[in-house]
Amino acid sequence: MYCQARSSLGVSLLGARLAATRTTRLIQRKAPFSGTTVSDLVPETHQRSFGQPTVYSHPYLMKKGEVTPGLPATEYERRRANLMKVLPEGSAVISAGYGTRYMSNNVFYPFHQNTDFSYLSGFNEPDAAMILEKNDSSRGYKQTMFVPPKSPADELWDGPRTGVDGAKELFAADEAYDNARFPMFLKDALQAKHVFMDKPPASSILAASDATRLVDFAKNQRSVKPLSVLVQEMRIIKSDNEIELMKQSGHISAKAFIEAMKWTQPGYSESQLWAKLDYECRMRGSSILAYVPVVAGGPNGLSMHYVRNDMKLRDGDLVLVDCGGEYHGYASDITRTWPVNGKFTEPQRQLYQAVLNVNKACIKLCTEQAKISLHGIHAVSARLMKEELAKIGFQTNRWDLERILYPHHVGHYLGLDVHDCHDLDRSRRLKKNMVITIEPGIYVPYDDRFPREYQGTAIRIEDNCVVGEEEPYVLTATAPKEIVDIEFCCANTN
Ligand SMILES: [Mn+2]
Repeated sequence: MYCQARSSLGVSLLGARLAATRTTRLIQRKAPFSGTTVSDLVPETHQRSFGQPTVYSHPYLMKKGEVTPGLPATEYERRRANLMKVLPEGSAVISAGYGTRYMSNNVFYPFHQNTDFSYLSGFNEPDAAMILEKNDSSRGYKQTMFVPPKSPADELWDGPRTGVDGAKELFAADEAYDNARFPMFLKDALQAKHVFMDKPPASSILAASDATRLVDFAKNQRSVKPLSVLVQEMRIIKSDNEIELMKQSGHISAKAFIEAMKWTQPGYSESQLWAKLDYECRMRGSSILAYVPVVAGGPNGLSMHYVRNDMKLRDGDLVLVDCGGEYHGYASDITRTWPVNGKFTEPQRQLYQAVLNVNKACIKLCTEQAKISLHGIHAVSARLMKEELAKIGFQTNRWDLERILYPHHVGHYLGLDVHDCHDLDRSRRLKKNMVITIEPGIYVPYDDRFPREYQGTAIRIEDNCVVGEEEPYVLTATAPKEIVDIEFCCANTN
């Protein structure tokens, strides 16, 4: 299926498509006489093709005026305008999307756009770039896009493209060109008084030989300033439309967890449980899992990034699952821990309740009113964890607690990326419409400094919260986390 050679079959298919085009032209010519228009005869979805969902091709997903599902053109315009507004006169912004990335020779990974580029453009095909130049037009800047051009021969293999005209029509570009011309325009853009761009992503058209040479040259000549931190400053506060999408995203993933809990049984494998979560997310509208999930039975959960997910789930163990779907670009990031056989043992119950108490106390702090940062919540979570553990027989010093038992941070920003806005530090005070995760965990190694009945147990409970003025909004509230709810859910097998 990945063979790139243009076979004779390919040529004949192309012939068929050209023939179809001719038929359409015939219909068009006839139309004035019969009073029938092309749009009556050819389904609207087949009249034009694009490289991503549009209101024409996916009317069930998108409303008129939207560039991507849930996000209108006005919102993308606002993003670009707000960015350009803060830049000095004579600024140029150069942003490149990703190219196709490969698992092995011709086998490609599912395409995922560079999120800063998609945030600014909404354009979701590989090998695209955009130059924004500040000027004194009423718009305040000029937007030039470089996209894969329409090409019947290439589109026959790789699927439809939006093309140069589509970039102007749907993505508001003042000018758009075949991406092969990008290096030429880049050369000019790099002459601007202030240039904002990031290190070219390895697979982007910015990394192509000509472009790299130019960028290196410009960097040696004078300062090219980083772009991403500026975009992240905007991305950290979510708009109402973004929050709506994140609500959907969280809800879809939470429902997938319910189904996964109902389905879990001793003897199933971690890999099968992964497949179940992937299936349940996609069946509800996710396009892809937002990251490689952790599906860790028993002590496998002791390693934070266990993603082999290749062992059988054992009776009597807990399973720790860190998984989330992506919905129209917006990630969810949920962790739940539940008993493989559906019933917590007494030590599991005690340890679980300790983590749950910390999770709930920290979620309450996700408000402006609390005047706190993610680092601040982390400090609270460590203190509470120590108290909770003391109640059930742990004696911990700070090293044991923060390096061994609870070695990670309580949370991070969440959005288009799972670890969203990764260059912005976590000591800034939480503001309304930031979205963060709260994910305290406990991982008890086989070490007799810790009570024996808890050894080998790993528990994490992670929710996604929209920071509110006085109250947080928990995007992942549908995913059961109270012990009684989890046991009820696990007992409710299909
Ligand atoms: Mn997380």
